[in-house]
Amino acid sequence: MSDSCHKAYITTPIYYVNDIAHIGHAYTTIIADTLARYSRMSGLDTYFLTGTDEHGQKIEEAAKSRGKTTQAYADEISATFKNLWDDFDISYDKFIRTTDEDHKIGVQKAFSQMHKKGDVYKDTYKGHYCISCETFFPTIQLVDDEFCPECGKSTTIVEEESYFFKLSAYEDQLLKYYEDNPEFILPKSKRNEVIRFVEGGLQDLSITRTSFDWGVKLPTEFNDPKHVMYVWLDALMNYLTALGYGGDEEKMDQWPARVQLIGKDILRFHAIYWPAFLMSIDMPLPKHIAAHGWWTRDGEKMSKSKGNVVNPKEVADAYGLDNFRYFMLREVPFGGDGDFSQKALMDRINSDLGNDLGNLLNRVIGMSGKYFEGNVHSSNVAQYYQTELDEVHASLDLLEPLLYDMQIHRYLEELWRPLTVANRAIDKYEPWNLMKNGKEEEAMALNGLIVAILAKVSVMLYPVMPAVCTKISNALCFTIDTESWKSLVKDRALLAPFNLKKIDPLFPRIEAPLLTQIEPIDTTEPVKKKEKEVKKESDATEGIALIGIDQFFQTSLKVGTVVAAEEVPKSKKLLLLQVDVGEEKPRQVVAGIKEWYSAEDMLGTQVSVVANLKPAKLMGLKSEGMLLAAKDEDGLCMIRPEKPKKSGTPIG
Ligand code: ME8
Repeated sequence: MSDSCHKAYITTPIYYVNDIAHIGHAYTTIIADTLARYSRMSGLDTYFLTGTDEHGQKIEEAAKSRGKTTQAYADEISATFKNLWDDFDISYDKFIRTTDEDHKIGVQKAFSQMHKKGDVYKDTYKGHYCISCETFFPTIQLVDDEFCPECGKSTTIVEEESYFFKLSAYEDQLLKYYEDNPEFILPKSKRNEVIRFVEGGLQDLSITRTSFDWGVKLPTEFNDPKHVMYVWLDALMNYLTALGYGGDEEKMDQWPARVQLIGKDILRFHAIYWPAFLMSIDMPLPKHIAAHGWWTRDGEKMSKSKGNVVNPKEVADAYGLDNFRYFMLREVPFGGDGDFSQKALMDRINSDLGNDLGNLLNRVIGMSGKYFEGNVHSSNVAQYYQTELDEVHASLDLLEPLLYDMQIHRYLEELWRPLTVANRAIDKYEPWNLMKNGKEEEAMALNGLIVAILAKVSVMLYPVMPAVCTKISNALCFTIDTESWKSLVKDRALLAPFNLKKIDPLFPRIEAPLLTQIEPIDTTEPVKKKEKEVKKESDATEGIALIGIDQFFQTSLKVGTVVAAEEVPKSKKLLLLQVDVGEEKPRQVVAGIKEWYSAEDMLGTQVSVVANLKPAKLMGLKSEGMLLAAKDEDGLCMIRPEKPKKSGTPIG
């Protein structure tokens, strides 16, 4: 097995080929790419895997509905993923497809191993199956005895002979593992969810199907040709077969994986089934399963039927690939959900990238050109600016642990501190005055400081923004690699003397959204299935209706700022408000709050707005939203953000 200190095997989920890549898939892949690039730069023996998940009933049906053979359909969609990752310069070492022959052999080997271990038995499966989620559900979990609790689609009743995996036998071992390895599931909040689920009791898992045949066959020794493997057993095994498990085993020394990156939707499979399978075949467990949150679009869940799926290629083409990467990683705390809007993306580009980073580079290029013909050296930096250097190095030291702890947004936040130090130093020491007052050496040292900070920041930013940072390092005449990472970041060295090159501005200001509409990617309609919204389940004790997170996200809640307020004539209860929710024009909201708030009270304050209510008329006035408030016997109070937030900030 691997000397895990020097190896870094990093994986993404393998994506289903029933759909074309959207920003959710791009997000996972970009995080994994960032980790892989950092690992490589820091000298670790890195292996980065991604690929496509191509078996199962869902894919078979998707192909059928488009009138294609399953293989041809899988080939086509798998290629769209691979092409996108190639366009995005994703640095994967292997792109696996579950239809690869060597993968199938590896899955069969695992099945035999589990059987030898006594973990596989044959019985009959009776119950409900959700084809969309490729998951079995006990009746008790269904909504209205029929609908999938996860996606709301109608389930199919399955009664067939099946092989089972003794998942229940692994309950204690799993719980002990979570206990002994608190960092196995990241972020830690997700770990508790998994523990609670396992403590609730695990049922054995049906791991073969007989009602269709688009899957890996059982090993020949079972002599049972009507069975194919359950798609999740097949899919999870990709992480091992990609290294040669069941074949030449060439890369098996990369196992156990350092980080297996997933979305929170597939946590249960990766944090419960996958470790149990690994225990059964006597393999060590990955170091981290890291689950990120969900992306929505302008506050709404993305779905093909709403036509609001964001095409990552279109966004990257318009705004720049590295800018898009930075935005995704910086905008949302890892594990939390994020909202995609062009406005948020533009703000990040103009502010963090343009103002803080791009302008600094322009300033130092301008300064050194004007005063020193571009020739910069850092000989006297420590003499004049040790305090600044110390501050910069203190921030840099915090970065690597943040990255490995999957706090990527904090990593970027912390990486911006040295830029603040640099910008502040220029304002404070005023190089133009230093030059005027004959303090040339000090001015040169200031140049050296700024350039050193830019060099260090570009090294650490490289995994997130590889193309941009390569441009910066070219301008500063050095190459980003393990050597420069070690000397500039770890050993706190400064750059050798060099001639600073002029480059075009890296982040031209974006004044207005660049895309009028972000087209959905795939317009071919999938099979129309009977769908039902996941309905309320009554909570017997409290009488509170429970809803799924998806339903919650159907409500778009936003921070609004009251920009005009007046009384509605002849009404005792109503105020007429104009509320800025980050759109072109303020929304008109008629609110029944006059008994508790005057128009003056409301003017200029922030409120929480339900932004996707159908407009209504109250006393002949159009109302385009509702304000959140709490009312009890003492009266009514508005629900407001604790601190001022930009108008339009999503709440959730
Ligand atoms: O689940 N926000 O494949 P899949 C964030 N084949 N991430 C999102 C997202 C969104 N809105 N939508 C998708 C499968 N993702 C299985 C995996 S692994 C052995 C088998 C990302 O095509 C996220 O990483 O449905 C999620 O886990 C993955 O895509 C699901 O991709």
